[in-house]
Amino acid sequence: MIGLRVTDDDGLTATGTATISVTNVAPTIIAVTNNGPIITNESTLITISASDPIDPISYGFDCDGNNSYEVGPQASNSAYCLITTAGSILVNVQVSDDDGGVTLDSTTVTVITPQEAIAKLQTDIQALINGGQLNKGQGNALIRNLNNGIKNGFINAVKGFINGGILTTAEGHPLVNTANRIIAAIEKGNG
Ligand SMILES: [Ca+2]
Ligand SMILES: [Ca+2]
Ligand SMILES: [Ca+2]
Repeated sequence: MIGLRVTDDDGLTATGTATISVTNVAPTIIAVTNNGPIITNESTLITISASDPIDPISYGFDCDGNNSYEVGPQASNSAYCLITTAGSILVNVQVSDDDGGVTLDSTTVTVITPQEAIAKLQTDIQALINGGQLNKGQGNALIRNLNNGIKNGFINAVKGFINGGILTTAEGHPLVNTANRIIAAIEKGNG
């Protein structure tokens, strides 16, 4: 209930009361992003950008797309989701205000298997051969290491090429980083 007093331009006034109801405006989701592609058994960082005209908002995350929200409601607009299956994985998000307003959205995470990640690395090595950074013998040796012993042979061979000045750090480090991610993903999957 609010009090009113109106005055006209001749100075006459009247008072009264009126009831006004204010309808809550639900939060607006501007964007939902993920840091994929990832490999199975890695976690992806989901980030929500959202706003509400006046209310504080909280964030929830349904990491496996089954409409049950594992993470939140929480004040932070980002969360890590561990994803154990490959494919295009739907992550649902919800943003809530403190007056019952809820807005839903989602993001799709690209998740590849360790085997697919190895195949991509093989393509990357082939590109280094095609680009002339590695000769065919060097490249094929790396690919053999990739398939036979990614953990020791492959990473050591790449490091050897970097130390020997055959590959630059910028060329070699992504291969090592991807290999380490693949190894960690395989070990998590086996554990
Ligand atoms: Ca609101
Ligand atoms: Ca409120
Ligand atoms: Ca869920």
